[in-house]
Order: sequence, then structure tokens, then C-alpha cells
Amino acid sequence: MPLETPARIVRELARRGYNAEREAVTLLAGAADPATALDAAVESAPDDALRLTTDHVRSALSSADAASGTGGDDAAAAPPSADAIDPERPDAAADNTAVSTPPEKPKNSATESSSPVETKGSSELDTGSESGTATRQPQQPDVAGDITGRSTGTGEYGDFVSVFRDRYEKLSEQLRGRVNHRPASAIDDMPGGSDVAMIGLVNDVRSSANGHWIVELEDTTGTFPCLITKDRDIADLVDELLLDECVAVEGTLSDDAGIVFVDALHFPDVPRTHRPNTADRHVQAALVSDVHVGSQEFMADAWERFADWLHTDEAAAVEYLLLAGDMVEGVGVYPDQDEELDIVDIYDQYERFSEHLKAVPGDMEIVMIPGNHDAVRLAEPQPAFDEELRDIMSAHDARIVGNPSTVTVEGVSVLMYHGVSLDEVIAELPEGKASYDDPHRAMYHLLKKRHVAPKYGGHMRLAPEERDYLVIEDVPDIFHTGHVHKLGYGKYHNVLAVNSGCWQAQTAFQKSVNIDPDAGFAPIVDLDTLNLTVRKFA
Ligand code: D5M
Ligand code: FE
Ligand code: ZN
Repeated sequence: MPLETPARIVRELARRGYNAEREAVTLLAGAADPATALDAAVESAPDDALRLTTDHVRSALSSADAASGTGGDDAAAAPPSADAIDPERPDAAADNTAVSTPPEKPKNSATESSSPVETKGSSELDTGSESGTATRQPQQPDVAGDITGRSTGTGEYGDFVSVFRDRYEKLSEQLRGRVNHRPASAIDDMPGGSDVAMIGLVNDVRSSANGHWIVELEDTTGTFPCLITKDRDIADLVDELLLDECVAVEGTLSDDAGIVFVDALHFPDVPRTHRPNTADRHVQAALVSDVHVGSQEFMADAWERFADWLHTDEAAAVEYLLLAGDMVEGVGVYPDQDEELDIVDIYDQYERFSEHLKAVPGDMEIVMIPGNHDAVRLAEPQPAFDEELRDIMSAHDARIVGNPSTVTVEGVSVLMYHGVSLDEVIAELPEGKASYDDPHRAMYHLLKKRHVAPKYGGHMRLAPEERDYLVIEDVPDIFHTGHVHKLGYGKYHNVLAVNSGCWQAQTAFQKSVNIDPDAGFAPIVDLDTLNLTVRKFA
């Protein structure tokens, strides 16, 4: 097969086990005989090289030139001529759809910016158009809040006490400036009719005989019941409450001092004045998750189109690829899952995933966290892939961190969390407040609660650790999740929330429960403006 286009060159290199710098690929594509040049470059690369660099190609091309006595670096570096361009996929232009958000509008009261307007335009997926004069120069991401290497939990009772104590301390601190709170034990001693405020974790929510709500709060000194009457505006917030989240109430003690009549309910929340950081140059990140390699439904063609596009000029500013979990389909994750496996061995699944990762330009910086299908412990926080899996995925030298992690790229902090708790939020909250069709709205609740997985139990498995790594201590600039296989994005108090869809077509289970996944999309965020463009590759 002729090797004129960068995409073909990348695939051929991947087949031979190499990842490559973008400029190296461009040089090969511009060579008089790309196939021979590729052979020579691979030959000249050291045995242990995993990535083919520009230097390898240059040295291979110059020794070839010396041998034939023609050409030189200039000829080798020239972009492929129009004749050499062989558009592989004439139908691709129609597939590759850009959907962009409008510029951010300042808002005073609404909790989110207006729904993004979708402007569709097509762009040509012309893999031959790569000129490759610019090499990507991503910075090393900075990572915070990662459990990897720090897990101390043994699952004993004392661990649960310390993780909830830490949760309380961190979140009550967020609320302390807003209310003049007293501990439950002090409220116990106050006379009826006193003004009172309390900060606590939600221990119970039940309705009274006449339809009011009793919310029992717990702090480190004890519990106290709080009554929210059904006719108050704040009653509308009760259906947002999840057990174990931290809130503050203000109100008045009943005459018998046995219950607080609540006038105000506060969540730790993101300040409305939050001003996100932005990059000081034009650079973009692709936010992707739920690749599910190894599943019969993994959409390899869509992934390859995405990887090919990353090699084009249009994608030159996309320097980061942030993967939010479920790299592979895994084994034994759900009942009857094995009937839909394409690759049954978990290590083979990671080998294949690694092959697909090699198609991504070698000069991009990749960060990945695990999800519930990955081969790490299921309980959150999840540590990063172990050495054996890292070895399998080493070709791209990705930054492999735990779930969740806050990754700062170009000054922009991205809270990456796989998203299992979104199932919980969507199941517990009314349809109008969180649904699979609007996964970003479910994410807003996590930001409001300042915790990625507030409720213990249910869908969630939490590992008790000395600290609560799931608290959102610092407000991120971008919140990136996956898991529910739906695409959704919007801004909550200026934080860009993106749930990134998946690369797996509908499974039998999803069909049976009417989950219609958004597969083959790549949301691309401008780190200098936090505007989002969604590209479709399926
Ligand atoms: O899950 C993708 C989405 O589908 C997520 O919302 C959970 C749901 N899901 C998928 N399979 C099952 C089964 N078998 N039981 C319950 N919920 C399921 P992911 O875990 O990313 O594949
Ligand atoms: Fe998934
Ligand atoms: Zn998942």
C-alpha cells in the first residue's frame, strides 16, 4: 500500500510498534519515497526506542541522500505535493462536524450559562494537509489530589471515622464564613426560640406526618433534627439533598428546643464570582473518556478517524489529550458482559488499547485516570494503573494518575473524575434537575456540593482513607467526567463542565434500559478562552 499520507504512515509505524513525533511523520510524508524512508528511519532508530523522532528520520533521510547523491534536508522537509495527497476517506468531511459554544455571557443569577448553541459546520478530514512546521510543545501537567501511592485505608471502622471527619472539616470550612454555626452538642443546651445555625453531614431525610421535611444533620459532636416546611421556597432544595453531603442551615429553635425550624439552607458551592484561569497562548485539549477497547461495540474506525484528525493542521493546537477512564471494557464488570467481549483477556485489552493510543501524535501530552471498567480497585478514590499495566501502555509516555485527580495544564486546572456518582445523582434527583440527557447538569450538583461522590453506598463504592480525596477542595476551571456515555457541557458559576461521551456503540444492556450513548465525539476545549468545540468522528 502506498504510504503518502501521514495517517497511513502513523498506522504503519504503530503496526511496527512505534509512536512518532508529528514532525517526524511530516518528514516521512514529504520524502520522495515515504515507504523506503520509513524503513530507513525505523532501521536507524535505536532498538529500545518507542517513539520515532525527527532526528531519527533526518539521519535516515540524510544517509539516503548521501547514498543517492540527491536532495537534502530542504527537499525532505517540503510538504507533500498535491499529487501526493491521496484523500483516504472521501466521506469523511460529512462526518467531521464542529459544534461550538457561544462566547461566555456574564450572568448574575442563573446557575448556568445559556445552553450552548450548536453551530454546525463541516471541515475536511484531509490527512494529507499536514504541513507540520510546528511541533507541539505541551508543558508537563501538574497533578494534585491523586490517591496513588498514598492509600492507607484497611477498611476498618476507624478509617470510616477519619474519612468522614476529614470530609466534615474540609467542607464545613467552606461554609463557616457564611453562618455563625454551633456544634450539635451546644445546640442541645440552647433554650427554645434561640436563633441557631448548624453545619453537618446529611444523616437522614424523611417527611413528617403533615408533609414537611425533617433533615437530620450530624457533626463531630452529635446529630440534630432540622425542619423544612413544605411551603417555603427552600423546600425545593430538599430533593437535591444526598445522604452524607455537607450543608449548613440557619433558623430558630422550636419552643421545646427539640428541632430547628430552617429559614436558610446553604451548600458549600462554587462562588458566583469565580474567575477561571486561562492559558496565555492558543492551545487546546481534547477531553475524551470511555474508550472501552475490548468490547465488541468499541468503535475502532471512529477512534482512528479521531487519531488521524489529530495529525492534521486543523488539530495542531490540540496538545493535550485528557482521558477520563474506562480505557478498556474490562472483564466481569457487569453480568453477562462476557457475551459482548471482543478480547477476553484483560491484559490483551490493554495491549490493544495501547496500539490505538500509538495512533495519537507522539508530541501530544496524554493524561489518563481509570474508570470502573479498568483493572484497578473499584472503590474510589481509585489509584492509577499499576506497573504491569503502565508497561503495556508505555509507548506514549502518558501521565497515568488516579481517579479523581486535578491536572493543571497551561495554568488551567482540570478536575478529572470518571463519574460513577453521576448515576447516583441522576437516580436520586428529580428529572428536571439531573438526567442522562443533560449529564453536565448532574455535574453541576457535584460542584455545588463540592464533592465528586457525596453519597456513600448505592452505586458508589468508597474506600475509606485517612483523608477524603473526593472533596473538591479548590474550584477547578474545568470539570471533566465520563461514565454515563452521554455528551453534555455547560458552565456552572464559570466552571466549564464537560461529560465527554464514549467510543462504544450501544450495548445490549444499554438497549434494554434505553440508554442511547453519544459515541465518537471529541470535545475540544480552547485553554485560552475555555470555549468548547465538539467534533464528531462516528
Ligand atoms: O456505564 C455506562 C452507563 O451505563 C452508566 O450510566 C452505567 C450504565 N450501565 C451500563 N451497563 C450497566 C449494567 N449492566 N448495570 C447497570 N448500569 C449499567 P459504564 O460503566 O461506563 O459502561
Ligand atoms: Fe464507560
Ligand atoms: Zn464507567
